[in-house]
Amino acid sequence: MTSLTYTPELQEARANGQPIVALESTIITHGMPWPQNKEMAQQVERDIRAAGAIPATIAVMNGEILIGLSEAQLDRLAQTQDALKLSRADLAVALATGRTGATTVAATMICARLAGIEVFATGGIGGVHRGAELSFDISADLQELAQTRVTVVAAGAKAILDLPKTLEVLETLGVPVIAYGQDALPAFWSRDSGLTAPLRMDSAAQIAASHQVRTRLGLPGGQLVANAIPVADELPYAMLAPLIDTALREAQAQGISAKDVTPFLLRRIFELTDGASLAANIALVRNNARLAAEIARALA
Ligand code: PSU
Repeated sequence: MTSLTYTPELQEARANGQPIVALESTIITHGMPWPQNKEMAQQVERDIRAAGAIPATIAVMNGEILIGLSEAQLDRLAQTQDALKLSRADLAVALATGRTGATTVAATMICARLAGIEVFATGGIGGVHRGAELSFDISADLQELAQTRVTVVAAGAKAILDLPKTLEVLETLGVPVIAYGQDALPAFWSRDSGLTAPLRMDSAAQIAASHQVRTRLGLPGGQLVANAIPVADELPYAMLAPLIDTALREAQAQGISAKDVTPFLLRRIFELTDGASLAANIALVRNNARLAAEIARALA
């Protein structure tokens, strides 16, 4: 039977009922280059502590689900070139075979739920890929939001995706998509996707309250909180759009598919923006971590 391994800090936080925010690890292994990936992970943990909550970075190492990583574990994971990218489908296989892997939004939600953690911060969720009408490439993150009761704070879905179709699928699945403090659905590196979010809330307390109402109603799924990147850090969508098109064309020409698509696109956009997309990505994750900490405090 697989158990969860907590750091001493998280064991204590659980015993004392302190607010905890889950963090994923695919963003570390597949979303950002070394050494910025490790620096980002540590900075985001500091941001959560400064906001009055305890961070719980989640990963699978040597067949164990780790709830919270030591510095040595983070250091190792951030430099593991062949870490698996674990979603719902592969989590159990990785555990049963003693592998090391990073958890996506979907797998992190599963682990957070097992650990009793109700709030989770990430960068941007996966969604419906462009051309999905032919490729059928739809992230398992969407299904997970429909069935696992964790509130996920993200800067919307990644702008490399088909955002209108992503919203449609989330609606079909009954996932509340709540823009924080604005009407527009944010688009990861940019504040406005040009789409209006289905729902809007203006405070962490309201978001925590609707999480609790869902629990009382027995609704199984999570909430997606779409938190726009700060104004000072955003990249204008008009500047990004042609670069995203270039990266998408390259992915298609090279036959990149399934789990490799998102990491490929993020890496190419990093190169095509001379690193500006990475700086924006780090800023938006930090912003999401701060809001998630506020929500966790309101829930505690
Ligand atoms: N947010 C980021 N960078 C990332 C991710 C999120 O800023 O790399 C990861 C998450 O782990 C998410 C995954 O689950 O991207 C989506 O992958 P896919 O499109 O293959 O489902």
